[in-house]
Amino acid sequence: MSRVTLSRYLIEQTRCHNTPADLRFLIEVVARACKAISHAVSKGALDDVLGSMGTENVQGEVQKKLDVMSNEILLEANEWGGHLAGMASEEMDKAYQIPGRYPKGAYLLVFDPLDGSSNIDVNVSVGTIFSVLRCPDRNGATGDLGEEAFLQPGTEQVAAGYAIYGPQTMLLLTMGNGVKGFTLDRELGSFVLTHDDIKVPETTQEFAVNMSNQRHWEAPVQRYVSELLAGESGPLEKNYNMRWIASMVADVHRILTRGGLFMYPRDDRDPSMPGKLRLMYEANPMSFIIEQAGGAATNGTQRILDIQPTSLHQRVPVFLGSKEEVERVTAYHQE
Ligand code: P6P
Repeated sequence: MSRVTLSRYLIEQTRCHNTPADLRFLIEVVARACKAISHAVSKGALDDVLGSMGTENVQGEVQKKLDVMSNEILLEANEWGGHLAGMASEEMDKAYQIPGRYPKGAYLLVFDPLDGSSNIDVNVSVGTIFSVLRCPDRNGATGDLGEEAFLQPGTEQVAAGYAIYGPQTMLLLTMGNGVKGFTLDRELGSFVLTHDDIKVPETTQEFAVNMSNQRHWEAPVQRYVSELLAGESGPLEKNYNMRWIASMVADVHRILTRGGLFMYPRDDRDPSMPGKLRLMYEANPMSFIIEQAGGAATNGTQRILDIQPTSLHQRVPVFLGSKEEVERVTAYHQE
């Protein structure tokens, strides 16, 4: 059977799920941008793209050269097509306005252009995370698009996905009808459907957390992680393994592939930062994907996709992955 490329998959989605043509175009453009980012990332030291810019982003994080390059690739790829009303990115303080010379469209694109970039210089998998929202009706307003247009709960996402730049470059995508995985065939130059119906196993024996933060966690998380570490002689009566790649895309991809629980809990270091991960372009898209694959995602007390955002770069605690474990750690927060 001939290989199903991303383009063919999107056409078939249009036929059977009435996917709007401009949403299909948007996904194609993002995928092409991810191919360009994959190429840039793979060059590493050959193209002097490693290392830092000597600047900080709005998060106060050191910007890697590839962070800035990836952000520019996504902006330049998406600004001219007429499918977007605006964009927002981890690397930009404010929403990005579509230049006046280009038509505007119905969607908002929110992204982390290169997640896990602290891993780039040590050649560990990194990725691009993206989320698609509809732009609210502007009632004829023509000025700059305000941040409030983006502040929609994750349930409003019409699509979400990530590219992972690892041994293979893959694109994981959901448009609300399950999760599909596409592997980049560099000879074809196309993403090819290789994982038709990705499901997160409901149970697991693997968890992902940065243990060095343990002293900062709240009591329910302290209890839960100590039970995981107690293994079969503890209350959970089974031994667990631990993985922490410190690249959300890579950790989530592993969980989509073989199950697991990913957590970045709230800690008491800085009350203004209830967690490290950002709601709009990390937690929401990953939670949409995980739920569409049969998993669960909460901030410890509520479903992440139900959170009403209050600011573009707000952070949230994240517990996502195999449903049984997410429900367990969330239940501990209720006690
Ligand atoms: P830590 C990468 O910087 C990131 O935003 C996620 O990709 C990753 O899961 C997390 O931070 C790693 O954080 O504190 O372990 O370095």
